[in-house]
Amino acid sequence: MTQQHATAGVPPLRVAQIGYAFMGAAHSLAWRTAPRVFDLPRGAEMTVICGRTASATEAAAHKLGWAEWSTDWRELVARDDIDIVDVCTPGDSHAEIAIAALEAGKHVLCEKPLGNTVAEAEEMTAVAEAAAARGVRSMVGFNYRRLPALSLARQMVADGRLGEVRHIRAKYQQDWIVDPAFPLAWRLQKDKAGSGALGDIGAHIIDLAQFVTGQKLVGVSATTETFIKQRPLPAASSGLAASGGQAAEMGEVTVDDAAVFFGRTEGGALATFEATRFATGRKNGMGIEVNGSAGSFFFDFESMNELHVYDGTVPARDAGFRRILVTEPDHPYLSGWWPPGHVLGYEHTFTHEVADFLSDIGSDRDPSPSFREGLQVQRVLDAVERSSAAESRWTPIPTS
Ligand code: SOE
Repeated sequence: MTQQHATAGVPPLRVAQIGYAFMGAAHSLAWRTAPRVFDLPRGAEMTVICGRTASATEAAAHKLGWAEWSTDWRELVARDDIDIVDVCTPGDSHAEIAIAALEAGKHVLCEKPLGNTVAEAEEMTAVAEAAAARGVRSMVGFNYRRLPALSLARQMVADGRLGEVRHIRAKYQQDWIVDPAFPLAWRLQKDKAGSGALGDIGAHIIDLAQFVTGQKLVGVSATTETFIKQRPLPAASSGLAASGGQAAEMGEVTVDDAAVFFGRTEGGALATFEATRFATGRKNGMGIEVNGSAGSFFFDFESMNELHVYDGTVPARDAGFRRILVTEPDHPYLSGWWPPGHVLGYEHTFTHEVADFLSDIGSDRDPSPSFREGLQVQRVLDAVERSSAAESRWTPIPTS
């Protein structure tokens, strides 16, 4: 069934989505939901989904609500009846697909991080900016910018409510690979993922630090660690383990398990970051705190509908962190949802991302985060990896 989300008299934009796993499922929900929740200048038609294997892709099309399915993304990019290409694949194919789609005149939404290297991100940005001159729009999927609480925080900082930003403190903690038996999945292979926790979840907190403060990082000092350096190969681990055979064949983990780094922003603020997949017990523990000369805020994704704000201008006897429940109709994105107190979830950030993308296309506006903003994050990721590899970054402490 083709789902038409026609906006009065204007044909919907026809979408081809490449990828159907976790991000593909989240994006599919967003394409289905955004035109039904927000009043948008253009709707979306879920025309075709693409994957590597026919049977799995066909099943995904039926489950996720796509009219057609394909295993040939190059054919989709060339179709005249496709307006948008949504890239939900591992990082090693972002550049090839996004560049081909932009050069074919398709608007592109590309998952984060933009590419696997700075060189890829630079090429993608150049192609995107040339395409923008032809009215072709592009966005990179830093979905956490679309958390209402963090959009509110950005507004507060921009309005001067925190004064001069002095500290940014950001963390993203997961624990899904603490078990040494977890196989050597694509996210643990540099040639596919580009990097490990750093590029996967560190990219989010780097982008958020720059988004909420409006300040770019201008330098970092870093260390990364791979705690488990070899893991069972996926095919071997599932096959032999199931058959009770010999130990699975092992493969090298070629990415970081954790990255810890600090930086300085162009405004002189000090920033500290931790991105790890080894914070046992933390499932998706993302948080950020900003301290300014006139106040602070902190945010914890596990309480994603709340923003905690400290107003430093209140007399100390009456001061304290105040909890804002970010569910009022005039809070960012809430106009489309429920009455106050009816909280939102992770998937809403993707619906907001798609709604903004459709609005920008319909209004002939360049979306944000742009590929150039994605390139800035890529440059920070690269600087973290180079800093971590440099000998000079570390001053040993005698332990005798
Ligand atoms: C895996 O770490 C992952 O799916 C990330 O790739 C997403 O960007 C994040 O939102 C949730 O965790």
